[in-house]
Amino acid sequence: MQWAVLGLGTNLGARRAILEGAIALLGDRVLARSALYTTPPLGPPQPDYLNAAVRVRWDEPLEALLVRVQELEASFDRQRTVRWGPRTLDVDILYASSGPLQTPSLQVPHPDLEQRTFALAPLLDVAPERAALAARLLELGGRPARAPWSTIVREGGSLCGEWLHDPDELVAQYFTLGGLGRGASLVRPFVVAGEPLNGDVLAGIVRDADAAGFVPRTGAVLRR
Ligand code: A4P
Ligand code: MG
Repeated sequence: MQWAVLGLGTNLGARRAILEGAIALLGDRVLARSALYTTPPLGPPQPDYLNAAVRVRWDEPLEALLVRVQELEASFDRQRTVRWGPRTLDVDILYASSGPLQTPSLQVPHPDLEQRTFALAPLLDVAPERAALAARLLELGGRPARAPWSTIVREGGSLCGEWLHDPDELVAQYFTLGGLGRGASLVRPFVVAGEPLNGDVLAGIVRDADAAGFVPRTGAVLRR
């Protein structure tokens, strides 16, 4: 199965409702979603943005995904007037597991990804495979969302977390491990305030999850 990460941004209208609506329209393609980030605007003076990223299942050509995201933008009455100007919804393809692509209308990974904290932080929330980019995010002065331990749950052979990021905001996260205590391979790198995840931290997550009474689950915890 191939997947891609979409970056979503909005700074006009009911921002949170727009993001939630856009994610809902992606339906069961959504494998994971990031925290919501309030970010200062890049570009001309305009209101702050709300940014997020979603990891979506996508086995078709990426050109077809671009068509899909443009339909999504159109559903929220996106107008194209000023470059980098305010918008109800912008959806960019940030990264795709199928590899880089360069065509006249599409560049993947997104050419500005590594310059933008508002794209990198949400991407890292949903793509532990791109953990190396965390160093770049820190260099730019950003940091990924902070996760309290207590709500982390285990799912099959992986760790899987869901928690309240803001008091009224439910976000989903996950950690993919190549075997607990047996050489973790894919791990979200910065779980709390930029601290790399190591064996001790990992053991603590498992202890806390057990103590909090979380039961291993199978099924689509991340598809909400
Ligand atoms: N295109 C090429 N590659 C991609 C890709 N990977 N994903 C082409 C999506 N589109 C891609 O985009 C213009 C064309 O880029 C598309 O037709 C597609 O063929 P657009 O969405 O029509 O125009 P735009 O978004 O106004 O321009 P641009 O340069 O894409 O702007 P960005 O990069 O999307 O930035 N500040 C904060 N804090 N948060 C934000 O989210 N967003 C922007 C827009 C500005 N400032 C921001 C934010
Ligand atoms: Mg765009």
